[in-house]
Amino acid sequence: MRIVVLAGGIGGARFLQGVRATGAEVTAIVNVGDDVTLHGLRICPDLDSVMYTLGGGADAERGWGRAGETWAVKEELAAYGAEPTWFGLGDKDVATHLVRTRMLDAGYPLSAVTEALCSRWKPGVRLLPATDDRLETHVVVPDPDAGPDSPDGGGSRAIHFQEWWIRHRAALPAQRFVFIGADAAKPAPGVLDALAAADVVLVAPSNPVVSIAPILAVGGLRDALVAGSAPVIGFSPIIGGAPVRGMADKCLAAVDVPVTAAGVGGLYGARSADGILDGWLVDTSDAGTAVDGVTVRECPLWMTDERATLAMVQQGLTLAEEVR
Ligand code: GDP
Ligand code: FO1
Ligand code: CA
Repeated sequence: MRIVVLAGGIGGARFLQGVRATGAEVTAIVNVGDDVTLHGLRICPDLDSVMYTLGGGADAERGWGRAGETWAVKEELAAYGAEPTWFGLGDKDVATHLVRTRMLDAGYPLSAVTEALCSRWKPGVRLLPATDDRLETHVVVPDPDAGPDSPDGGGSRAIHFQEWWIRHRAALPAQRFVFIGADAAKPAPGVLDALAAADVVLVAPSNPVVSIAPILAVGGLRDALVAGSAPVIGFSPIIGGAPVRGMADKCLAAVDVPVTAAGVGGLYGARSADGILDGWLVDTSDAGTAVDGVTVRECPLWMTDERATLAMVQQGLTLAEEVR
């Protein structure tokens, strides 16, 4: 069986551990909107979270970066006053960014770089960036410095998603999210073929606004997804009206979507109504959730360990057969 998964970082990585455990042939299409260049290095948080987690090198608690990490480079950069000092650059992690940046500078596309890095980490699933082209998520926030005479009254400015999340802990009100470069970005090599050949497509319980939406924003990707013959089954990242972790609630508020399993299901929408979903899995605590045009099933959605995650993935595969 060929399964394609749309995934962000930490939640996507945990989910992919369960999908891998099915023994199916798995291709993960991973978000690149978080990617950022800092200290001259190209950093790909979601690809690295998935690669390190599935490769056994991740710090399980943090969910990002390496286990047994040290921070000498970060401390030395701070000693020089080299900004940004708010970004946690781990020593082991730096090696990944050095190899990636060197290969990108030599002209290799991100998909080839990812394949090279994965030849070390052997994640056990194929990792594809959603696109090899530039696509960055920026967050539009009120600009306290903009005077009253600024173009749109109160004034706003765009900051990189990583600055919004890491430096400001998502405390600055997000007026909207913009996926810079999305329109011109093309699906990375292998993405369209994987979607066309898939028996099932699973939307990981990733952040719908800053992990899944930037994947769907890549030119032609959403069309290929809905044109494919594979059922599309999503898993709610919201349980009992709250994200299991992270700032998805703040992201959903910014796009006026209720922080509920129904709200996210409605955001993705039914494939039969210009959306992408055939099926939607919600947690048992959200039983009774309805999404127009989408077959909803409830099951435990807490990825407490790989076995629990495998169980919820299998529920999704069962639902895929039901809606096929
Ligand atoms: P990020 O890119 O590192 O933020 O990670 P993702 O976007 O892939 O995943 C973050 C999302 O995963 C958050 O919105 C969480 O609510 C969700 N999440 C994390 N753990 C769980 C879990 O055990 N169950 C479910 N259903 N969602 C989870
Ligand atoms: N998250 C933090 O909260 N603080 C950090 O200092 C930080 C550094 C970092 C470095 C490399 C990397 O791949 C991820 C890093 N993250 C950090 C996590 C990252 O910002 C988030 O996991 C995702 O971008 C959220 O979608
Ligand atoms: Ca992410």
